Amino acid sequence: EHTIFLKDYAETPYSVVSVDMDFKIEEASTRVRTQITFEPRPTTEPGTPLVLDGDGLTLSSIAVDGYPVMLADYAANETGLTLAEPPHRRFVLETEVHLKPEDNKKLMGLYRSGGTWCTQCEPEGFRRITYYLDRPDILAPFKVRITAPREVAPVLLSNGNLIDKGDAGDGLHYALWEDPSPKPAYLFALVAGDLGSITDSFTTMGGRKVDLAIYCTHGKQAECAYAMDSLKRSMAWDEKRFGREYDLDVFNIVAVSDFNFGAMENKGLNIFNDKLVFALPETASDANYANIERVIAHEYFHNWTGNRITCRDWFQLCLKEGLTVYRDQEFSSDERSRPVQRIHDVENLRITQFPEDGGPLAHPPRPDHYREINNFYTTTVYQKGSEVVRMLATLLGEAGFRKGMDLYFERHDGEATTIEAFLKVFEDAAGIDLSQFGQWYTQAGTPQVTASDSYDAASQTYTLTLAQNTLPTPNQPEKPPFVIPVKFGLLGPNGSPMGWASVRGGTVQDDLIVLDSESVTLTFEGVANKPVPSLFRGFSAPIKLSTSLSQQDLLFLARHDSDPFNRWDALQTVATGLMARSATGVSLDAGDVDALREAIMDTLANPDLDDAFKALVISMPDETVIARQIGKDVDPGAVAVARRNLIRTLVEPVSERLEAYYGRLADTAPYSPDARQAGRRSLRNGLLSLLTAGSSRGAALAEAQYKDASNMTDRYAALAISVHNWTAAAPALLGDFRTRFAGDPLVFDKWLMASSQAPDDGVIERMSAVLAAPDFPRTNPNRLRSLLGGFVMANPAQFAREDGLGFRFVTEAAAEIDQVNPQVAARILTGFRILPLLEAKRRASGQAALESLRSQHQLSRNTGDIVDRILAG
Ligand code: HT7
Ligand code: ZN
Repeated sequence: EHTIFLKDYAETPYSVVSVDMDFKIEEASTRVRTQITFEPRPTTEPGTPLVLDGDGLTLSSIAVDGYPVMLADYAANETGLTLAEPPHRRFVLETEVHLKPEDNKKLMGLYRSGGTWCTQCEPEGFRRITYYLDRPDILAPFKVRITAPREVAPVLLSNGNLIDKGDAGDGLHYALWEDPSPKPAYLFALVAGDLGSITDSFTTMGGRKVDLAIYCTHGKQAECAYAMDSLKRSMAWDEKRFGREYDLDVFNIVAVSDFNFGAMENKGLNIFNDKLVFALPETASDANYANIERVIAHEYFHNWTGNRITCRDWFQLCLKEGLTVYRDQEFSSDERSRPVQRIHDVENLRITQFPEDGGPLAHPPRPDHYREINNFYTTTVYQKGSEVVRMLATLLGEAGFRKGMDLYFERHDGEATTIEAFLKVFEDAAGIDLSQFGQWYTQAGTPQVTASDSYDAASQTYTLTLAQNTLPTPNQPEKPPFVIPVKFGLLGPNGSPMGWASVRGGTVQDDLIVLDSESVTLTFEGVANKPVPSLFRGFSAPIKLSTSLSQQDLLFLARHDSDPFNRWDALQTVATGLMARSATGVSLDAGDVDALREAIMDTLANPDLDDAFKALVISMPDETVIARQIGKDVDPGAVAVARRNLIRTLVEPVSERLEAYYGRLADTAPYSPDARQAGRRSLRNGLLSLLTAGSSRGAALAEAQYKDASNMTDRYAALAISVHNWTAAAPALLGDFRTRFAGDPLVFDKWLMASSQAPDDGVIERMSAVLAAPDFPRTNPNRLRSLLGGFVMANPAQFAREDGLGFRFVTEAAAEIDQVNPQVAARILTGFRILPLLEAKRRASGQAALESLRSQHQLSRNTGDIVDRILAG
């Protein structure tokens, strides 16, 4: 099948000067009339055909400069429209098509969600609305007229500013929107519907008043308040931290129920999955609140990093996504706790991106080929992309990084650009060469860094060797060394920082080592005692570290490191190591477990640490992290058992103390989603999780918490913990949760997610029954992702069952979903990327399930691409 290569990038022979669109929306169909002013480029030969993209469109009329085009002079098919010999001057092409948004279940282009007409155009949805040069390097100003029945669609929105509106007779009305700044078509948006709204305003640092509005289903307005608050804080933060001001008079957000992703940054008209807008304490958890804040900020930040400066082509996706994730992570760090945010972000990277980078779907943050671009909205492009920007900031320092960013905004505003141009601004601003650093964008794989050290007391010399190695990934057998920033410190015997007189053998600047060759050996002189090294502080590079540190050294770091990230990481490394050993049949030394327990208890008792941090320390490593540590021939069932057993052994002797602590943390103040209160709840729920897994009284505590909870955070945590440990009460709690919130689809998602996490052998049968129920909303991505995504990503023991039932359940469901919404099906199937990790029998049955999916169904390009790559890998 057709593969697109970065090396084939070429400009189009025609540019677009302006776009005028006229939508006539009616119940059963929408007419789209588009006038595009084209101009041949100076180098274009006369007679060069104009080839426009189109996807599933039917052309009803076509004219050039007002004259109909003869049948012989154009060709329209499933993939586009070709004008054989356009005029060799500026000309206007007018086309008309009729769309059926109600039949559009792929949710790309113009579709209907709960009665509202809305659009999703990134990356290639605009071609499902009209014939166009649907690629991000074609920038044009847009004028959009929308006419619709006033009763069904009193609200008519598009990008930019509203310049006219009025009555159009026959019960119709119209609105005219103008977006003055040239934009790529993927940022086009239209919304028409009967919606409620909340409004507010923000005055920019330059003194411009911006009208803000969030639109939603009537009755949901109160649930939008936190999103609005997050938006205003995001606008203020971008001014303060990056000097970036908003540029239009209005900023609108619309919440819709059917959406393939989290949200979309359309210019001046962001469209959101409603789960990332709506929040009330009774129905949304602290994690939901934090996510809303993060995604509202992310989409808003795109206005500069994505919209005003966009991508030249989709290979550069990471240019906007990696950078914008970096910006949203920084925002969350500033608004909440920096160390806690960092730990969350790294946990997420390790659970989602590391498996991608080490498996058959591995690709660099900037890929050089693709079959289906929708399959590249990945954790590698987003999260690893952010890590790469973070490394730049680490290497350049705060001021140097800001100088580079200022130059980026100054030099490239209004352009569609590339990763090379992004790197160049930092080269120019700092006067450095980033060509080797650039490999982070072009090479896949997670580098493995090995650290070894020795200390010579006689000469007071400490020697540290760091070596890097990256395993081959698909199509990339050789991996030249990366530039790896290593933030570090040395700890003396009493845990305090230790200095040195001089260093030989490599570049060390303050607390930063730059590892840019296969290995470096640094000799520190004037080191008074044998130190314990604290390496990759703050997780200064997205690598896997292996050290020769003993468990004792690691627990020393867990107690004394001044870097909170490494304190947390050291303890997690110990727990992961013990669980991995136990899962592979090694019996654990009681002394090792005792020492880990002691470190955990000391952390809990430490008055200098905040609750959110303690909660992270006591949360035990995820099963996928343990599986990765084992590396091959994994039996996920054994991993789950080893994890549970270690928790039990850790908890049993201290369960009374933990229970008393749990009791002391009960809430006293009315619910607020702020970080401090949320931290307290997460510590309390972390304790409940330990107690339920490891003590006889935990199940009853969880049941009581479920029943008494006054907010969703505590109720859902109690439910999830009960289900995860499959306590006697779990089935009844699941039943209660379902009926208690019947009618709230976003809470139904929570029920689906919790249900998918059950460890018992009945889970697949129960999920099949849920999916088969006639009233299951089978075209809604949120419902499907909660049930199936939750299962494949977070229930490895049942998904990768030895009898293959888990794999077949997912492939059969995916085959059906693929007929309706290929993007959702393909994303669910990425869960099969764990196959290479598994022991032979499970691996074979997973492969067989994919083979049979491929041979028995006509798969979409999205799904075919994922299945082929996993099977080839
Ligand atoms: N830039 C947005 C990506 C997106 C998307 C991609 C594919 C299909 C549907 C989609 N909806 C939104 C989201 C973002 O990263 O901000
Ligand atoms: Zn984004």
